[in-house]
Amino acid sequence: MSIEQAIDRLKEAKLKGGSVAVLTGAGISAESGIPTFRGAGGLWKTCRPEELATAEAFEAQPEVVWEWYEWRRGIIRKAGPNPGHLAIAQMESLFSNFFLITQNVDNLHERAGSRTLVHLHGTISHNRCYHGCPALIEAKEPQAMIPKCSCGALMRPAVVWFGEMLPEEALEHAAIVSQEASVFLSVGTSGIVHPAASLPLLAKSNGAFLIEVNPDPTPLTSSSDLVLQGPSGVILPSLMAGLTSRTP
Ligand code: BJW
Repeated sequence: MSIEQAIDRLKEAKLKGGSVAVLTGAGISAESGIPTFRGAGGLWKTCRPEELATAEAFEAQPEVVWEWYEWRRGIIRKAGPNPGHLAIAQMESLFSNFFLITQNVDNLHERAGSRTLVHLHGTISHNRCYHGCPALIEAKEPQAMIPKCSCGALMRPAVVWFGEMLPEEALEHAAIVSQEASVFLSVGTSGIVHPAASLPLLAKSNGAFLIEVNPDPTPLTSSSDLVLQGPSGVILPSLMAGLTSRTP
């Protein structure tokens, strides 16, 4: 089991016109200095994401939830894409059928140059009305107080919380490209939050070669055809280097 095997599979997909799908999670942004949700360094004031990323938490303690998002926005504003994001953006240009599915809300993939991507969990860069008014308002500056919509309701981050539906079109698209993929890479995700966590298995059950990139084992590890254990900021650039090298 080695990186060469992953390179061979990707080269084969390219030669045969097969498609490649990549699912990313918080781990890919860890090397940009953005804390993950779970695991070492992933907690905020000892709160778990399941306790903060919910409408119930926002209703009970809007200031606490807002403070968490403002803390994260502060980190994200200062962060930039890392070699893992850049490698995925470069990979896109090598394949005629390449799709990126991200659970991340930090927009670092776009900033790295990725174009063909769907966001499953929204974006932290915008707010929307808690009562459902349609406008999305960019959160450019830090805001200590929770802003209000013109309807009087509180604004909330434009992200998907537990118990909320994922954007329908994005999820449908993600399911289709997962089913069609010849190679599926699951990168930097703990694989415990559904429905995103079901996509690698959907791909595998439809014939994809499933590769996991993660320094630590996850529930997906035992189902993966190949596990590339390590940080995505190291592994993905090596994959790209192998893909673009002249040797067959
Ligand atoms: C590195 C690294 C390096 C570190 N390089 N890697 C089926 C079964 C059970 C439950 C459910 C189910 N279907 C639905 C549910 C309920 C629920 C759910 O999944 N619960 C689980 C906790 C059990 N899902 C939902 O509620 C979803 N909605 C839904 O299903 O709607 C339909 C419905 C509605 C009502 C009733 C019933 C059905 C919505 C999920 C929304 C998730 N939202 C969040 C917050 C987004 C906004 C925000 O950013 O604040 O999304 S939670 C959080 O977790 C965030 C992430 O996108 C998501 C996944 O986390 P991720 O990305 O995997 O990060 P980590 O931290 O967990 O892992 C990091 C990984 O990186 C680790 O593995 C590290 O090892 C690794 N790593 N350094 C590479 N350098």
